[in-house]
Amino acid sequence: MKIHVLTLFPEMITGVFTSSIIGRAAQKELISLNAVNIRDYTLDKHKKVDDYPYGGGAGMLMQAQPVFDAWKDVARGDNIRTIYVTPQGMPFNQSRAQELAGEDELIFLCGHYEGIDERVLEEIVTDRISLGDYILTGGELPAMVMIDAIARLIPGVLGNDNSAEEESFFNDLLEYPQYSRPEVWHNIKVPEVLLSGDHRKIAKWRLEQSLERTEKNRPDLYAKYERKQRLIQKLLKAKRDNIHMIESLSRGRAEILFWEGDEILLYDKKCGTCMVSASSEKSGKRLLALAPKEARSYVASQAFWKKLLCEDGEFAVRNECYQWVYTRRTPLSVRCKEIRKLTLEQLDYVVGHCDNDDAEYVEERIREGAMYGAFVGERQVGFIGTHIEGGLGLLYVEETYRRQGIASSLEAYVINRTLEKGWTPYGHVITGNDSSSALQEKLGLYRSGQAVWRIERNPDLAEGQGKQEKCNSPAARLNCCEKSGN
Ligand code: 4GM
Repeated sequence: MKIHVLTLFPEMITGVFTSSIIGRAAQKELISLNAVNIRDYTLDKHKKVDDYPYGGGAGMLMQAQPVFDAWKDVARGDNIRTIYVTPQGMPFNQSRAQELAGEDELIFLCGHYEGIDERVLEEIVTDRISLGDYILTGGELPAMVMIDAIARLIPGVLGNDNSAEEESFFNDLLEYPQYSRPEVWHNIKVPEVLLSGDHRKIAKWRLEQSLERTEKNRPDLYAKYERKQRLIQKLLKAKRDNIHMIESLSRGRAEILFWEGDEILLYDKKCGTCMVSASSEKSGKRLLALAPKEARSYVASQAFWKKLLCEDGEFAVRNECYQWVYTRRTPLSVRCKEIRKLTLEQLDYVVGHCDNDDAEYVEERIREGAMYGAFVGERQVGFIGTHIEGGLGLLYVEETYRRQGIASSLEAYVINRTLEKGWTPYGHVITGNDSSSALQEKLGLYRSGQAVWRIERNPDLAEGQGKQEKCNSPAARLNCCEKSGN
């Protein structure tokens, strides 16, 4: 990721980022940091960059001209997100950091004095973001904080790829206390349970500690967590029908946008997917009014959503699926020994054998470490993965290697990985795909009683309601490979 910082104090930025983890990431060329001195762009012969505000008031304002010219030099007419760091902005948080970590290039604009002439801000700024409700002497420190929070989410910046997933705010809870050697320090012993080796007991203790801390220090987060838990308890009454919502909530992916009785609207921001359930078409209509406009796909629990979402052609039904759930906690045996995580070396193989023609999506799944391959000797013969939404899918085994238990080994393997994370494995199978259904049954998964409808933004409004064969949007990607599996 390329990061530019427009500032009057470039040495503040470069100083911090020559050492530290972020400095190492820059050395590894995972990020590049370009500090640009706004003063270099002033046309004033005394190098002045500020002036008094019209209408009076305390302090000085940064003028439009040098800011604009510095920005123009960096942005080169490209469409780069430009973040103005200001106490008047939207609050910065982990989900904003995640969203910005997905960009290839960012520009941070740091103000000083009493701010910047509004006219240039209106022309160049795409996001106004604040670190919190306090005033600093300049925008450099908050910009650096944001850059640090964003950079550590870029794959490869932290040593361990999982560590960003398990920390505070990932699931609305603060982290539990941690202890290292020695066992006794200043006469204080490490809590006994952590030395027990009983992982179930340790997990239970850590959760209790997290809950206690969150309730005490962050009642706002605690209330959010409790509400999610209450909804999960309700959804568990029909576990297989609701598994997509249960897992999205408990894995910390989905937020509750609305929940009253049987009317439920969840949103998974990362993949732009709404999950909806309502008791009538009328209440469904009310729910839809609350759904984010940028939602790219829906997983709907009742048939009437097809009409509600698709009648004006904005969305189209991708498919109708049953949900299959692995309800036990015991791992399955994996007969095929040669299953390993795929790397980009195998990208061409996967793209070539997958119905999913969206190479970018497949690449993203491989990069995420979400794809596994089956090998005979050095030769790849099949693959499986988990979709961005979290369900199993993308299963394929070469014709000549079928009926040898390779597909079931692949699926068993991913089920075991999912269990290790403490999650419940599930997948979507298009209604009528008998061979995939047979495989699910063989592996001991249970089918939902109700179908769900996968509905996605219509990529081609002009073509209207026609069934979409292309797999070129996130929701379309689900199931694309399922029918070629087994
Ligand atoms: C006023 C207007 C950001 C002050 C624009 C910047 C705090 C934050 C400044 C500005 C800042 C913050 C500079 N102080 N809470 N000071 O994110 O750029």
